[in-house]
Amino acid sequence: MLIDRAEITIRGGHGGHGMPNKFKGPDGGNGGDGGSVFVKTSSNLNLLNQFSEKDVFIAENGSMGGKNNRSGKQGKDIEILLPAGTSVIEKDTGEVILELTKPDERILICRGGRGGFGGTTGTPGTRGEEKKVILSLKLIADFGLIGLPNAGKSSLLNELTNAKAETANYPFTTLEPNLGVLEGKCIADIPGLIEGASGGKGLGIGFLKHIEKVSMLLHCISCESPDVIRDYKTVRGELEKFGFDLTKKPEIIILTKTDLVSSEDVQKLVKKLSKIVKKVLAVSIHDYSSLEDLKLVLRNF
Ligand SMILES: Nc1nc2c(ncn2[C@@H]2O[C@H](COP(=O)(O)OP(=O)(O)O)[C@@H](O)[C@H]2O)c(=O)[nH]1
Ligand SMILES: [Mg+2]
Repeated sequence: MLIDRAEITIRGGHGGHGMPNKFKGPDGGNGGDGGSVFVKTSSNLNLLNQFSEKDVFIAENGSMGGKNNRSGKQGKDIEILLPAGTSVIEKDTGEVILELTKPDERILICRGGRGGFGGTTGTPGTRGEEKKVILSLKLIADFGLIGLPNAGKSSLLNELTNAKAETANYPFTTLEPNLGVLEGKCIADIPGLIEGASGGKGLGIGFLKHIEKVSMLLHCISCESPDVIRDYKTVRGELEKFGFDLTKKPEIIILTKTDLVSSEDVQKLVKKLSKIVKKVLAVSIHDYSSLEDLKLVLRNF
């Protein structure tokens, strides 16, 4: 299940104390700075799931200064991986402190404390910065994959994006929503819409926001189907029942698994389907160029 909200505590390491001078001895060294906490963005959308196991992140403290002017060791920095699309909100004030948009950014979030000065008395290091934050993943799917069970939706999502959705050649693999990102656009595999609706199982309300805003439906129909038009109508019927005006959204048909039938049959099926929906793309996950053609259509939408 995709977790889209988490609360965590983060703190930089404290600065090490400065070493006081020993009686008539050599000077005491400065304390080392505490390590800082950085967030690093990734295109993996499932990263908020990690916080159900661990929710406190503290960088290493700096060490105390040593004798003979030796400075204390600096504390190590730490990095927290977060999905791009996450807002980091200060818990107490509700203020948005970071909006993580692009993958592979590294941003300082809590600075480590400064090491204290060594010398006559030796000053203490300062405390590492601490924040309690809410992480909120705002993901609005741009494209929604729909179609009957087994049409090849999850396989396509995996081919087009970094997602690792479960696939199987029997219906009802999973009712959990799967999301992936293709060139900054989010694609949602919406299995539960049809598979769940017909089995009377509801989708979590948290997922609804991902589908209602979808700007185009990618309607998958398998070449193996004995009646592609009937499949199409079945799914449109379910969409209608589901509401959210989903039937009014732009739609293209993706004729899937073209490797399983002859190219003449593919042509016939494309022709048939073109009578009901303007744009029909024939695709196989085993045909690289067909996937590239599909990406081009999505890129230009
Ligand atoms: N030969 C072939 N098999 C495919 C293709 N796409 C999906 N499949 C297989 O069809 C089955 C159902 O695919 P899946 O993606 O789970 O369908 P979903 O239920 O719509 O999500 C799996 O066994 C896939 O490996 C394809 O392009 N060619
Ligand atoms: Mg599936």
